[in-house]
Amino acid sequence: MTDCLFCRMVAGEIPADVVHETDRTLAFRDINPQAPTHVLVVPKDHHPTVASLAGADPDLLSAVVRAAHAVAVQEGLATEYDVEPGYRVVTNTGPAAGQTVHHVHLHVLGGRHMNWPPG
Ligand code: D5M
Repeated sequence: MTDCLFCRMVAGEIPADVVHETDRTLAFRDINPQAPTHVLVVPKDHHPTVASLAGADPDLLSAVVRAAHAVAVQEGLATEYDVEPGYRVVTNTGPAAGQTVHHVHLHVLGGRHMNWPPG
């Protein structure tokens, strides 16, 4: 039994509103959406941050990024070959950035205009 929230969601122990799944990734709607589309994409294996994932398993990082784009396509934010209207991918890393779940996740946000700089 792990106390990692996203590991438990991957294991099916905690419900998730799953929108996309591959053999190595899971994508589900954020419980506190910040945009009309707000989906979290996680690797099924536990890695705390995007940097640790990049070092340990770059192929898995690539799979997570490709899954994020597949979610955007599914949500009508892009096509396989185009990025209209577009979407934002955010990976909070560490406390100053607001990371609260220490299992790497890409936030896929879209469906409204995204301001820059972010808060
Ligand atoms: O993002 C962690 C995100 O995880 C935050 O946007 C809320 C979301 N969250 C927390 N619990 C759940 C459940 N149970 N389902 C879906 N989404 C959840 P961070 O970048 O670490 O602050």
